[in-house]
Amino acid sequence: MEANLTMVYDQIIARNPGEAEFHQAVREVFDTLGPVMARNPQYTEAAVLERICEPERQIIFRVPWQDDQGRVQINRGFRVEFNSALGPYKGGLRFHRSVYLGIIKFLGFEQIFKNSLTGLPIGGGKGGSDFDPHGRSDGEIMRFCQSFMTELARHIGPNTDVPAGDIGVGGREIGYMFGQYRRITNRYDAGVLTGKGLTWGGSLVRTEATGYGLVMFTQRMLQTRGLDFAGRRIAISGSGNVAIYATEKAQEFGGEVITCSDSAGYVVDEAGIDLDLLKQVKEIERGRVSDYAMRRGSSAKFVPGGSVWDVPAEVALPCATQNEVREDDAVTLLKNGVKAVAEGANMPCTPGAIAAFSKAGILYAPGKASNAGGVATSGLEMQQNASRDSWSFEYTEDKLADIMANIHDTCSETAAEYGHAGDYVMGANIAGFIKVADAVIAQGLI
Ligand code: NDP
Ligand code: 2IT
Repeated sequence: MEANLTMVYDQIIARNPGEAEFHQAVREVFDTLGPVMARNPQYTEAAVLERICEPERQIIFRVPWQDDQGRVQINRGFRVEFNSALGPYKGGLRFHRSVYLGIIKFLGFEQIFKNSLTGLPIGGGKGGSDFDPHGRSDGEIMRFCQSFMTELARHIGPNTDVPAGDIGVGGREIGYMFGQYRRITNRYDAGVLTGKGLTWGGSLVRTEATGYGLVMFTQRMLQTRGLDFAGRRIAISGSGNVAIYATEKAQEFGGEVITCSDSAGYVVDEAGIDLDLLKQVKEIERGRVSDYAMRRGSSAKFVPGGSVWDVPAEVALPCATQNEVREDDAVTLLKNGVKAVAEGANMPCTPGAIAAFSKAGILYAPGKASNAGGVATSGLEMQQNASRDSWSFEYTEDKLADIMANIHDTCSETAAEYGHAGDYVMGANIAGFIKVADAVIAQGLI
């Protein structure tokens, strides 16, 4: 990192103590911005870095609710409205026991540049709660979502801040939150949340979009080296929304997806993941990947604990959570001949893992580029809501494919322009940053 950037970085660490994931996300961006700051002295004069790293607004609130035994439970809710230079704050809500301000800020920070890369008019934000949905009944989930929205409602709106799903928040939770928002405000503001059901303002392809977009991006990246998915072994982590639809599209492209995982362990299925069974277990029964392995028969093995990255594969798509690919996992993947790693999750690779991929010269795509298909399709959902329209699956998927191709090409051209051809981290950070920085300056000191 250049000296002037180090100075700003040190201030940010001091101002935001104890937020390790936020520090990691900022560092990863700052490590690539040296040449941009050198070419654009106006960014330094206007303190653009300091401004972008300070959220416009951070909301923290109490979420009281009653469990099925009648006991009072208290969780903490967050919404970090990070940057609205390009449009209303946009980004998901995460319900996971690990959530604290540092996680929400890392996600919100990443979201600013990701949303900029989509080319759509959306700013960056993120929210969530330390609520753990595992093992909770449907009634408990509904009461929690209603209480969470009772406070959040006053801060969001179709032209202000538009949340969506992330870990632990899918169609069911969006439904309960939308209902409560509608009740509180007495407005049918379809555009206040994305990821809605198809009969009440949702967009076709939004459910599939992050996983599909990831595979579309990866295919285009593979093609730069004359490779593709067909006939290759693909390792995917996670078994939620992103992992399931990455599996679906990778299989459609002829890839052999042989793994899935959750926080209890991983499954390796040498016959290829049976997607109908995985959807049944995860989406309908809300079960575990160990249940998949039990029902699948002899081709599948469940490995409790352990790292899914021990399974030899040519393409690895981490789709679970942050820092799930450590340096030793990267070394194992490389030893086993991995040719491309593309992030479906946000920040799944540690800095050590990224350095190992980069040293080995394999293809590596950072999440803010490769997983942008989800939020991009959320942007398409907002467009449909604003025009009270709904588009066909094919039309929407074509738009998603165009957006992913554009993001890929923008990253690759920007990296080349700055003398780092093939470096998607550099390309994504610089291209995402410049657009936001220019808008921040144009709109004055606010
Ligand atoms: P889901 O809640 O649908 O699935 C999450 C999956 O990851 C589950 O299999 C879960 O297993 C696993 N997981 C979560 N936390 C951990 C952990 N600490 N250790 C091991 N496994 C874990 O979430 P999504 O699929 O929506 O999100 C996955 C990733 O993709 C996240 O990083 C998210 O930020 C990112 N993302 C999501 C987008 C979207 O549109 N949904 C868009 C762009 C990025 P378990 O049940 O055991 O916890
Ligand atoms: O990380 C992400 O981009 C998301 N969870 C999706 C956000 C959105 O607003 O669709």
